[in-house]
Amino acid sequence: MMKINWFPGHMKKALDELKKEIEKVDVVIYVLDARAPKSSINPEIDKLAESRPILFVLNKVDLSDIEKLEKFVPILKSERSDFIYLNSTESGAGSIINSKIRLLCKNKIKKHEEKGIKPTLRAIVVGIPNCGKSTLVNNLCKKAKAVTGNKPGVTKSQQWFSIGSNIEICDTPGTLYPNLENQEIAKTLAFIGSIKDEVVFDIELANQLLERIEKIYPGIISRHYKGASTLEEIARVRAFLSQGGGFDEERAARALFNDFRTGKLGQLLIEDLDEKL
Ligand SMILES: Nc1nc2c(ncn2[C@@H]2O[C@H](COP(=O)(O)OP(=O)(O)O)[C@@H](O)[C@H]2O)c(=O)[nH]1
Ligand SMILES: [Mg+2]
Repeated sequence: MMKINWFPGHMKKALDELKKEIEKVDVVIYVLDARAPKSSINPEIDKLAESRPILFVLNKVDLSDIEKLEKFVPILKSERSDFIYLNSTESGAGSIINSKIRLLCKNKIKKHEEKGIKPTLRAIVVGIPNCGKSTLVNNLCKKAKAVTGNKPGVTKSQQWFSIGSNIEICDTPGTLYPNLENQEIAKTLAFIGSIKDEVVFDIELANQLLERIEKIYPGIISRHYKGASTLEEIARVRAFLSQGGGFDEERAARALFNDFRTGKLGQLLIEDLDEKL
């Protein structure tokens, strides 16, 4: 397979802008895709967020495997970081995030209150493409303000919003790793739709998704596809016929990606959490 190393110029620019903007904020809201939390941690963003309190948001928790996820989350909690599980598409997340932001910024709040002022807290939302940053921002704003979409690259530039009770929040474009050497991570990011399908999608990648799912959740594929476990067999049970005769593996590959990403295969955490990075 072609080596995946996707870091276009606009992402370099987005990272540089992030660097500037992070200096202005009190807290970083670091959104991780709960189906692949480890691969969602971008070393470049880590560096930028070093000096700030961090709220890790394990987003898309409705699509993930909580049991596996629970083993991972302790590393996200420290003196200056905390985490929450979230389904950003569900209303009601706003108040939980609000109170966590307040806890992480309690020093600033205290200092201001001593002077009799109610401080405005500034938060920036960061993370890999397509992990749900704009959806989360909209949820906090209680109405759709930021444009969202189920593919990477929807948010093109930083955008500040005010949310009630003295919090300002900045939505940002997603950024990937500048040096995506680890191809297991690269594939994982492609599986969850963080790298454009136009760049990475092919039958080989679909075969690798099959392999990955089979490794972590043995038997789930054949249970879902009536005994089929290869793309050809999936095409057969779904009656995806090729025009030239035979079965349409490409269509099966697309169906597989779609079924995985929409949760039809079940709630899956798609990376090996024990593997050392
Ligand atoms: N199932 C599910 N889908 C989500 C969640 N959060 C966001 N999405 C979907 O993920 C896609 C990407 O969301 P978006 O906010 O544009 O991601 P961004 O690129 O990080 O800003 C959209 O189709 C959202 O509806 C979630 O918690 N659960
Ligand atoms: Mg966005």
